[in-house]
Amino acid sequence: MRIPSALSVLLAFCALHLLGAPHGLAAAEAAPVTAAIAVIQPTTGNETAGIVTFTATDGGVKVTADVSGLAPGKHGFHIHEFGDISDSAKAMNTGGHYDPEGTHRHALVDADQPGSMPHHAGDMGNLVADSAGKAHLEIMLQGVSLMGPANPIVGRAVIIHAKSDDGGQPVGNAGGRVGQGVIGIAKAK
Ligand SMILES: [Cu+2]
Repeated sequence: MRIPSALSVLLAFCALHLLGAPHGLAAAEAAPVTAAIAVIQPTTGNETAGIVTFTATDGGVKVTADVSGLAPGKHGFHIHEFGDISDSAKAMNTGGHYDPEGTHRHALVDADQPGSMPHHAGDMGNLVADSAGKAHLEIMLQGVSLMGPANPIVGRAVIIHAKSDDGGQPVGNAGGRVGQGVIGIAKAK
């Protein structure tokens, strides 16, 4: 009887292990991501730095940006397609504006008219820096999600441009890229 009893212990162990596994997976998948963060770092020759947070709300994704080290005035502010910040000199590996709907249309977006027309999902308008080079912006983004099935932004990049986004085609004439940061999962507050 020794061998069968050893076998049954082994089978019982395997059965427990298999039963336990789905519960573990379910727990890991259950908590939805409701907050994301991009830490902005400067490209070569710039001093851009700051924090951009993204919070999932019933009315869209709320974006809050606090950035310093900018030249006074407007700076184009976008989500670009790739979270690849390996080009520390010019931030070109982040690709172009995030445009998952394939609109191929750029637009200025501001707090008064978010999502008012088809445009790149990553259009976030302009940061406006004061005389000290600091900018604060709060805007509600429509048509994107943090990690949902609809146009997820986690894993992509925030880009801050040298010049004002004038809403022109195809990408707003905002010039070079002075700051970049990857959008990552944040601890919900
Ligand atoms: Cu851009």
